[in-house]
Amino acid sequence: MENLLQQTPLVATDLGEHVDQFDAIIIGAGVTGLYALYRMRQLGFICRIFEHGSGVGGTWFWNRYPGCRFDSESYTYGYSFSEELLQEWDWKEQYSGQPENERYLNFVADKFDLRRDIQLSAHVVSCVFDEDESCWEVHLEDGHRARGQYLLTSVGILSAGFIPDFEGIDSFKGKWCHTVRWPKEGMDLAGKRVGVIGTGATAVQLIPEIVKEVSHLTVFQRTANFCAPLRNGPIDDETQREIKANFPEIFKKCNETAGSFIHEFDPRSAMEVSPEERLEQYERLWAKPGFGKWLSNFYDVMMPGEANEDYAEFFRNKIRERVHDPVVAEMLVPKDHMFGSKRLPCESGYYDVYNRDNVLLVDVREAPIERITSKGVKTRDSEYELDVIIFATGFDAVTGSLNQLDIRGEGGKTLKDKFANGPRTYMGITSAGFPNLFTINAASVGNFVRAAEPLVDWVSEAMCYVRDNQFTCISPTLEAEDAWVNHVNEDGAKILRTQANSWFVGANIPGKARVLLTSPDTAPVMRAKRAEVAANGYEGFLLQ
Ligand code: NA7
Repeated sequence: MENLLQQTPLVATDLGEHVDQFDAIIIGAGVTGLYALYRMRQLGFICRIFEHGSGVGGTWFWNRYPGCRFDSESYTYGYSFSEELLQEWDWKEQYSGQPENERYLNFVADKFDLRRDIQLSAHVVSCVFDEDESCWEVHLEDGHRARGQYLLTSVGILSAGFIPDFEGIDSFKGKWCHTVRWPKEGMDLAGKRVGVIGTGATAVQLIPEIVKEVSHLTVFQRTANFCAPLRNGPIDDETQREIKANFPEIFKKCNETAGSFIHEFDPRSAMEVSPEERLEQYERLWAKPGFGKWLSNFYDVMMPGEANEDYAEFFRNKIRERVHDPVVAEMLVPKDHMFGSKRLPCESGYYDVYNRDNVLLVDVREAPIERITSKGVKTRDSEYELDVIIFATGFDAVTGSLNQLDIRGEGGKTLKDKFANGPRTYMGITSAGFPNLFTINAASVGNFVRAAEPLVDWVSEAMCYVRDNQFTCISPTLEAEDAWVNHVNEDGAKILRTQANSWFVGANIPGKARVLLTSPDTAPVMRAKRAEVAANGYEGFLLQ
C-alpha cells in the first residue's frame, strides 16, 4: 500500500498555479503528529506534515533548556504501536532527558520512513475551509499552498510560549530567552548574573542545572509550588530486560488510570487509617521516584478536604526541612492553593539551590515586576541587575497554538473568535462549522503518548468511516457541541484541576477566559465515550 502513496498529486488552480493535494494535512511533527502520519498512511490516506521546526519532536525539539526531561517513567511514555520499536529502543534513564527524547522521536521518524511526508521549517500562516470543494487549504509563510480533505492540528497543548507583556524588554542590554525557544547552541551563562522569571515545572527543572555555572542567580517567584523529588536514575540491564518483557502489562496498567500514568490511587481514605499508617504511606511514597507521591496516594488526597490539607502540610514540612533559612523556606512553601490543583513539578535539587550564597529568591507577588530595564528587572521595591533574563513563564495553553494557525471554517468564521470564551468543541477534537478539522492537540492530557495513540486511532477510524460510506464531510452538530461544552463547564468545576490559577484554566494569561481547556473526564472514560459515539454510527456528528 505505502509504495502507491509515494507521489504527491497536484491540482491546477484557476490561476494556473499548482497546489499540493493530500487526503490529510497534519500540522506538527511532535509525538501526536508522527503517530498520526504513521497510522493514516497505514490506512491508505495520503498525508503531509507541515512542521515549523527544523527537526521533528515538537515539545522535545523546542524545549532544549538544561534539565528538561520526562516526569513520567520513560518506558511508559514511548509509543506502544510497534513491538519491534519497543524491543529496539533502550531508555537509558528512568526519567529521560530532552536530548534522548529528541533522539527517540528521530529514531521513530527514520524507522518508519516518515520523513518523506514531513516538510520541516514549514510555517503555516492560515488554514481556510473551501466550502465548494469541501477541503482545507493551508497557506505557508513562503507562499506555498496545499489542500487536504482533512486537517489535523497536532500542535501540542503547551507550545505557544507566553512572555508577560512587561514594558522595556527591548531596552534590556543583556541576553534573554523563553525556555521553549532555548537556542540549539545553548545560552552562555558561565559566570553571568542570571534572572529566572517563573517557578513552574520548567523553572524547577532548569534552575538546579544552571545554578552550577552562573555567578549569581535571582529567581522571581509569584506562586510557590508543591514540588516533589524526582529521584531519577539509570535503567540497569536487568531492569531493561524486565521492562521489555512486560510492556503489555505496563501499558495495560497505564490505560486503566485516570491520567494514563503507571501510578494508581490507593482506594483507602487517608482519614480512615491511623495517623501512623498515614504518615508511613506518605514517607514511603516520598522515598520513591516520580509521580507516585501525587498519584499513588490515598484517593481523597486528590479531593478538596481534610486529607488534601493533611498531605499538603506533610509536603510543606518537607520543604521546610530542605531550606536552611526559615524566611526563604516560608517563601517557598505553597499556601494559596490546594495540593494537586496544579501540575506537580518534579525536582532534582531544586530546594537545595536556595541554600547557596549566590542565589536570591524574590517574591514578585508581594512586589510585582514593573518593567524590564536596560540593566535588568525592576520590581516595585528594587532593580535587579542581570546579564541574562530567562522567561520560564509558561504557555498560552491549548488555544494559543491553535490561534497561531488562523483557522477559518464555514462562512470564513475563525476558530479564534469561536473559542474566544473557551474552546467550543465536541469531545475536545471537533467543532461545528469546521468540517473535517480534528484538533488532536486539544484533547490529550496526562501521560501524553498514552492518550495520543488511542485518540489518533479514533480519528483515523472516523476518517475511514467517512471514506467507506462515501461521505465527504464530518462535523459535529451544534447540540452535541453545546452538550459537551456544558459537560466541560459543569463537571470541570468539580475537579481539583480547576481550583487553582494555572494554565489548565487559562488563568496564567491576562484576559483569557477562565474555563477548563481540556476534558474533565479520565482517560478511560474519554476512550469509552469516543468508542460509544463510533459504535452508534458517529452519534452527534453530521455526515455529508
Ligand atoms: P507554568 O507552570 O505555567 O509556570 C509559569 C511560571 O511563570 C509560573 O511560576 C508563573 O507564576 C510565572 N509567571 C507567569 N507570568 C508571570 C508574571 N507576569 N510575573 C511573574 N511570574 C509569572 O509553565 P511551565 O513552563 O513551568 O510548565 C508548563 C507545563 O510544562 C507543566 O505543567 C508541565 O506539564 C510541563 P504563577 O504560578 O502563574 O503565579
